[in-house]
Amino acid sequence: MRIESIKVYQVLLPVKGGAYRMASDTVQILDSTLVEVTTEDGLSGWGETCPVGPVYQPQHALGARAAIAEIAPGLVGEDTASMRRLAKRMDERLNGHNYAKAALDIAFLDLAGLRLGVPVSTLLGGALTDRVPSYYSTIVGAPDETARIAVDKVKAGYPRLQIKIGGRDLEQDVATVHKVWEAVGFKARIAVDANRGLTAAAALHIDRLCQAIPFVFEQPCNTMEEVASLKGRVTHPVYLDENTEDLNAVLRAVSSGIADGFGLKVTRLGGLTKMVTVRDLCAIRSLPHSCDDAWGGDVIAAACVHLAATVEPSRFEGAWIAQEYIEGHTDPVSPVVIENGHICVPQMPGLGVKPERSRLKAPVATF
Ligand code: 0XW
Ligand code: MG
Repeated sequence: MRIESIKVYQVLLPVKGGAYRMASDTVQILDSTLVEVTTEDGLSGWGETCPVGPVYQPQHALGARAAIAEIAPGLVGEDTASMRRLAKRMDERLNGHNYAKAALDIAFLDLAGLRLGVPVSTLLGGALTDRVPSYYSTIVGAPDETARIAVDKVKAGYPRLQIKIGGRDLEQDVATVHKVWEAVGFKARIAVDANRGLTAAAALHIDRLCQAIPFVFEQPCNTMEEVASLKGRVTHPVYLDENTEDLNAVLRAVSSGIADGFGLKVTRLGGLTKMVTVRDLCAIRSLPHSCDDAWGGDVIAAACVHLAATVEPSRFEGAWIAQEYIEGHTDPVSPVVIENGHICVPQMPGLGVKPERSRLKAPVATF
């Protein structure tokens, strides 16, 4: 079935509580881009991409929409039967810009699932579970307050916590990690995420000053080279997040042994099709990873959860979705929800979510 139209919508997502603070940036309102791909028979598939501001990684909302405007006219009239043909067509229209292609890739899979009557997880190889763990991500906050939130979230059922540090005094970061560990202990797995904000020297100090605390150190420094320089000098496992800008970066990190695991973002890597490759690469080296996105509503949340369901559970670090930091749902009928720190995998065909029309403004572009 051929593509008849591609509509692009902008959805603004204010941060619940006012601000989400990371070492690299503080964001207050996120600008999400939804795509609706409609085929000649009237069936529509949805995709979403929502960078967490313009600083977190080399992606931004206006860039996503500009890239989609470059790609989409070349997709209208294309047959949706071949995902590989559609991916090739996108690459023929624009070099790079994976995070924009990701929204379209997700929409194509939604369409394929709807047409075949199967959930997207089936198209990604098949689900291993019908319920995936999530994790709670704090903001960079005061040590006692962060520990209090950590206790609350463990009580709420989260099996893993991601504690944000960086962009402030070392003393505060070290105190935060200690307080969280004293409060939570082995009740949750802990990741300490510096979002590129530490020098290698600061990362070494934190590693030593928190030596006995079993956490994984996520994206401590800015570049893969700086992170690589920590290898053999830190005792905590090191995970990469922001540095996994494309499949080649993941391949480099896996093959050179720089990373002990990953915090992975579906849209940064180019969508679910590309993430299947990453999932399988990680499996070869038994590397744990998450299936997240930087931000967004129900469409990207569903995409993350479908993929999460296909990851070997013993190596799965959780699916982070933005629910804790946003109000409401774009699909109030079948929303993707965290319950007891876990998320049920949608069982309906396609992604299993559809944005409610009344919650969307007019499309910002139609191709
Ligand atoms: C916790 N996240 C998944 C949400 C924000 O986009 C940052 C991100 C991370 O792991 O860095
Ligand atoms: Mg991270």
